[in-house]
Amino acid sequence: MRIIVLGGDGFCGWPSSLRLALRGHAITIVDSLVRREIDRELGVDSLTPVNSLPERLVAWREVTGTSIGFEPLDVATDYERLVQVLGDIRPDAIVHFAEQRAAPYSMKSPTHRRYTVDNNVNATHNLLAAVTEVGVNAHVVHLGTMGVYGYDTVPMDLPEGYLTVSYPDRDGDTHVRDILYPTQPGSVYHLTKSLDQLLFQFYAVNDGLRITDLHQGIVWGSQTAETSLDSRLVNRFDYDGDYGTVLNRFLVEAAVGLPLTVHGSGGQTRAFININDSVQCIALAVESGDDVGDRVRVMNQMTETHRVSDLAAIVAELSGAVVSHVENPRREAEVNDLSARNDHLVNLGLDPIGLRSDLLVAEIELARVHAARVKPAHVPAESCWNRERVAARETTT
Ligand code: NAD
Ligand code: USQ
Repeated sequence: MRIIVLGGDGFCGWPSSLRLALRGHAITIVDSLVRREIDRELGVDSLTPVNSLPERLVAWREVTGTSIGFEPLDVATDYERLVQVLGDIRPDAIVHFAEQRAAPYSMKSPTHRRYTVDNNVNATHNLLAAVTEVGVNAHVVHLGTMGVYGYDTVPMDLPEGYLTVSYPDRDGDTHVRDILYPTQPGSVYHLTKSLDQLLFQFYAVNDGLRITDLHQGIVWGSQTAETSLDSRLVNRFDYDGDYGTVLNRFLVEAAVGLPLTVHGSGGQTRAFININDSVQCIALAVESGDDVGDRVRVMNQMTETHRVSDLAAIVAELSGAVVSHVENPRREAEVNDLSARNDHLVNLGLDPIGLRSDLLVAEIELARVHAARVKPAHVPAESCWNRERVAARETTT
């Protein structure tokens, strides 16, 4: 297939592009490289030394003999060029990773909130409008988030995207229909993924676009079989307070002897997936595009759920690190249960790796190799959208 990967220079997009290329697809990465600019804005850097995208692509060609194309392009602002690229390539599938993806970054200031909405909603809408305008029959595969479901206390296995509801009409007859699961986003970032869902629903019904929305859990781990082929192909590994996700942060903290930063009680339960399972899911989703009709296919891309405090205990046990409960900078329930169905991807062949201790240890070892690059000042999570509660607690203690 001809596949365009929007956001193919990022943490999930890069290893996914390599996996799809190795499976024989013709890949073009479209990326504005804004994420590298955001690193500079924040003064942070990946734990691993990441090469420039052109250098990565040269390395890939040298190692595998196959080429990956690159179009530098801002999907949210350069609609005309996007139309041109779609018209030139006429892709069979487009994988859409190109959004601002950190909840803490999206909550730093009004500027960051507005940037996140502008970038994410416009990127998604430009893509859908461009596919429609060009008239190409491309299957759109979007990376959404498990976070759109929210963290209710209803003891149920979250369905995949839709909730079946019944309601009476004026005559008292009962009707049954599937509706998009009501969203409860916990940050402006998560809100943009809720908005994306409505855009998808509209374009699937109105314009007949084939769309898969992958509700992905928190990705942990960093390297895949392909990124390990050559040091120049190494994937990024974020550990800073904005972009570092919880388990990866714990692994780096453990590697360099910092306490594991559990927010509040650590009773938050979240969905997780290893980066290797994530790239497998992308391939499964892309290669099953013929199954998608005029209803958006939603698949929960997660393999297990864990409590944050349990993850900290596992990492502490493996590494001897100390666990520290810090004030929670986020407005979120500090205790919740969560379980979710992932039948779609399992039925397509997902064979999850899960939270294996050898993989956790391998990531700690990788972090130890690059320990000199870790800047302890970048570790604290400083974006706070829970100020009233933090202040209230401080005055009562
Ligand atoms: P990332 O920040 O590492 O990568 C995103 C890439 O998209 C970057 O290379 C960036 O330069 C590019 N980009 C952003 N806006 C763009 C635009 N307007 N035009 C062109 N390129 C643009 O993020 P990631 O961790 O790889 O996440 C990718 C996607 O997966 C996101 O949509 C995110 O919401 C979703 N996701 C990530 C995780 C996770 O744990 N990392 C979990 C669930 C879902
Ligand atoms: N947390 C800690 N300590 C830390 C960092 C985080 O206890 O040092 C807690 C947070 O308070 C939260 C949980 O861990 O309760 C998860 O935080 P996270 O930063 O790992 O994940 P999140 O903000 O939800 O965002 C990440 C990705 C996002 C993706 C989402 C999937 O950045 O792109 O959409 O995971 S999900 O969580 O399923 O919505």
